[in-house]
Amino acid sequence: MLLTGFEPFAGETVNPSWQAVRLLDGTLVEGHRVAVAELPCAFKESLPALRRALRKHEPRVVVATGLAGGREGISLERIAINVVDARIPDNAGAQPIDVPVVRTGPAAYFSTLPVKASLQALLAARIPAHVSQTAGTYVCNQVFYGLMHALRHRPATRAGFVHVPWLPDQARAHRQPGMPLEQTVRALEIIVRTALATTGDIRMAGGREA
Ligand code: PCA
Repeated sequence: MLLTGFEPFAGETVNPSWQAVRLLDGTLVEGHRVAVAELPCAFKESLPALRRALRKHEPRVVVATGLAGGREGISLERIAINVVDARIPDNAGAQPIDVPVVRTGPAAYFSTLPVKASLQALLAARIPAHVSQTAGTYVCNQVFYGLMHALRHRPATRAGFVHVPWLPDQARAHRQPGMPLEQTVRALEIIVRTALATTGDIRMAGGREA
């Protein structure tokens, strides 16, 4: 199974998504070895890097992750949309506005991870979490959409995206919610375990609107 995180961006020195993902490298979850990849926070390079990791590992489950500074708890993303609208330049200085991720692609893809079963498992472990209806319109949504598009003919491969909050130091500096690294790591492990151990999904209220 493959977990991806992002390099730092927007002037930060660390990205909690990669900090958490790298700690799970090589671990066994439900009998599956976890492989990891760090993706560049750049529109031009992120999807080629993701496709290289997909080719290398041929995973049965893919969970891509990124930072959503300001959000409280783990965001289980439900929908990837076919639009890029960058609020700030990426790490290569590019700032695409109102362009599709894939010119001929559909408007959106749904996550094929069991988002509600993951929500239930996270809440049972007392980890703050919710289902999110938007992964934004920046590099994370681009990677989420590109991931689902790359796997569109491989329905047996479950894939999706999870946003994680700031680390505690960053949270303090931004006066926004944060999450200790160990809790983020545990959350990702629970999500991976749930994806590998369940078929389909369960039904429960997702918790909030966005
Ligand atoms: N978060 C950004 C891009 C990289 C990351 O970790 C986003 O939410 O789009």
